Amino acid sequence: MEPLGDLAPDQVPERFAKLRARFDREAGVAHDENSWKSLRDFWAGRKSGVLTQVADAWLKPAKPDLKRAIGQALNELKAHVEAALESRRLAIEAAADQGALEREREDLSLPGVIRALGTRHPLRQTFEEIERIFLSLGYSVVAGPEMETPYYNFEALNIPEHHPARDNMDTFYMSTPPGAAALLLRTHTSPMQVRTMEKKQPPVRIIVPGKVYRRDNPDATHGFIFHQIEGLAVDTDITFCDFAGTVEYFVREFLGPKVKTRLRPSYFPFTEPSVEVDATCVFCGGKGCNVCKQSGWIELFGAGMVDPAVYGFVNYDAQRLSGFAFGLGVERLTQLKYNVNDLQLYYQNDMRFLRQFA
Ligand code: 2NL
Repeated sequence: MEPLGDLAPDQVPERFAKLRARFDREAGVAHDENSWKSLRDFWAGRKSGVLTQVADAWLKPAKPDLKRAIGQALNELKAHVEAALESRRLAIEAAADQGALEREREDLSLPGVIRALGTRHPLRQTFEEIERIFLSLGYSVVAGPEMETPYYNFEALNIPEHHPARDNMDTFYMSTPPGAAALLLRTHTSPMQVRTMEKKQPPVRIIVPGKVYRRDNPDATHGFIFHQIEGLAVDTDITFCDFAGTVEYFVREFLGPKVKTRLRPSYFPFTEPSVEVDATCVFCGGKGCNVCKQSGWIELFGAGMVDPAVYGFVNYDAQRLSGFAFGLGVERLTQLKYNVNDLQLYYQNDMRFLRQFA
């Protein structure tokens, strides 16, 4: 601001009126917080604001006969400036609040984020269905490690060294330091059944669901991981009739009341006698079709009475105890129930496949 200059007595009202008009002009364009602060500092700043300059340049040096008039005019100007600053400040604040309200307004009537609900994987559905059936028969579900020792995976199941099932072709072995105990990926869930028998005296009624591993080249009917549920029942008076009845109940619950079952002689190192459980073909009802190769029967799973040699490894009294065991392939049972023709479909997470099991 240019210097105020001297003030002649007859100029008092006019010079103050000019200042006031100038202030009003500047106040009229202070529309935000920053320009309001500049306005305030310029006019009312304590050290060098216009009001202070007026006091220093005009009021202090004024002769006594003028001091009263200048003091009064300065007070009026000061009151006007302060009142105007305050009302502009309130107006600017109110406008800012209004702007924030409008910017931050939430439209609660807009639709929310709708996330598609997932479904259980077909293999998981089969696991749960099989678990439901055996839980209803009084079985418990137990789970165990996928990394195992050769003892639990083979030895204790009466699979001696040099048995073909131990072939490196079929089993994934961990690389372990020289001299350290060998470790492998379990080829079935039986190891956990052995571990359970080691810890618990009969009666034992358990199923063991889980992932198992066998070296293989993946195609429509092979994979190097598959899923199994093995089952085991051991007590003092379990007969082949209990075994046959349990198998039949399970198959009826799983595939429906129209399906008939049949036991065919088979061989496993850990059961004696061993059987394959067949069901009448779910696709043709037993008349013969492509799936059952015109036989009318479909192989479901393997099973048998626990070989007494297994009891020896877990300190069970083979003279007093008996029981049966079975091994269900979850992929295979899912395939039969839903007519899936390619094993790889289970692992590719293709929504077109998975949606069919919603
Ligand atoms: C199959 C058939 C089977 C067993 C698994 C078993 C377990 C113990 C003792 C005796 Cl601890 N047996 N399990 C018995 C018969 C068949 O699996 O086709 N597996 C792929």
